[in-house]
Amino acid sequence: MKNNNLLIKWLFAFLVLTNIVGCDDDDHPIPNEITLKDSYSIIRSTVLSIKPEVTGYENASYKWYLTETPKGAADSLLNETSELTFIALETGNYKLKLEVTEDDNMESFPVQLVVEKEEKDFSPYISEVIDYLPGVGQFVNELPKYEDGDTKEIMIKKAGEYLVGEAGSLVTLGGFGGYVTFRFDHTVANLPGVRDFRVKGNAFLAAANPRPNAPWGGSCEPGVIRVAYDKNKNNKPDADEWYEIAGSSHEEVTKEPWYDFGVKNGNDMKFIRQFEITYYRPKEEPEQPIDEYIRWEDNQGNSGYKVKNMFHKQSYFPAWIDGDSYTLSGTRLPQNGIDESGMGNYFVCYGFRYGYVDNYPNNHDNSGIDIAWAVDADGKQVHLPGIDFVSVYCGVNQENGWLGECSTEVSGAEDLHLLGKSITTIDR
Ligand SMILES: [Ca+2]
Ligand SMILES: [Ca+2]
Ligand SMILES: [Ca+2]
Ligand SMILES: [Ca+2]
Repeated sequence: MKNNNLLIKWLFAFLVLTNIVGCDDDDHPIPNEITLKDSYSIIRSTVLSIKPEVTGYENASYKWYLTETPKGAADSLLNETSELTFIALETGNYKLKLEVTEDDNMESFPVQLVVEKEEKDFSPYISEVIDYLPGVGQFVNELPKYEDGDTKEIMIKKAGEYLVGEAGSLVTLGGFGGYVTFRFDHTVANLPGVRDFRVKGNAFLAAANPRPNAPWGGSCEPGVIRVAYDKNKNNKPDADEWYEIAGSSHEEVTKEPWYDFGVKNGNDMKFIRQFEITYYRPKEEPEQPIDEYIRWEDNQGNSGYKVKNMFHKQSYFPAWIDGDSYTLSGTRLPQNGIDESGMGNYFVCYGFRYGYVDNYPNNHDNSGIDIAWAVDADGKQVHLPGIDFVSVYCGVNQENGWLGECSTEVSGAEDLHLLGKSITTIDR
């Protein structure tokens, strides 16, 4: 009897035990496990993607730290997801650490990394132009020069001859929406706290603006920048890889220092995303200046004409385009041109605070761009480890009397890091 009791007790204990184990199985059907390589080697200015294999860890949080750089010990939090994209400019040894925390348990995974210099030096400048189409404008068919029979492909190649390398010359983007798209031969790193690249134009300050205490202005013809990181590594900028750099008017139009007198001047000061403009081929090409030259319509119900001025007699409509019209699109910035003489002889195109091309001189810090300013289609900030492709389009639709249309010019671009230039970002 005593033995029987003992047997029942044991049986009971066994059942309880199996039951407990059973419960445990239901709560954690998969054991927690992380598989991660512990050492990597990369070329500088290329992106390393580390994607650990994670099983279990359903409620875990992740922290990636940089714990050592070639300069010495470090302690910077890089990322708070399981995956890490890492890029560095300085060659040498780095140490990283992934911390995985679930409930009260924290596990740490160290990673060693060697960053090496590229075999053939990377170019800090544009390496290839991959697309080009200007809006209507007074330098179209001239910069670059169109010759009979030139196709779009030939014009893209010509734009490349103007823009690739250190000593670029001016390519016109024409009026609103006209664009040029180019690449670097490496990934331009998005380093924290600093601007990363600049696109050069020919902006300059007005020498004799009669307005007292006038803000920055002169010849500012802002080009809006789009950037792409080749995330899927197919060597192409795919549609879902593009993001726009949110410059100052993307942030807040009314903060432009000339906003109030732009309104007073009757300028269209609206900031419009998904703006479209269609340019119509003129029925005939006039020899003489004409106000109603090339008709345009936008997707806001407005229309008007691009003007042919006395200084430029060639056609302002891209000669290599087939069809009777073409449509360009993008984010439209407020009109920044004001006739400060009041008599049509002194136009000042005011500067936007930051974040655009052909808006500040090429040697001015404010022509520098921080990749951290990139936003998605809803204007939400995105984090890119760096960028491989850049596209610039003219952001303003405005005629400025004898000066002609607002039209961005581009003369090159540079990776600030490869050139050893350090420009602090703007805190927004
Ligand atoms: Ca940056
Ligand atoms: Ca791609
Ligand atoms: Ca221009
Ligand atoms: Ca310009």
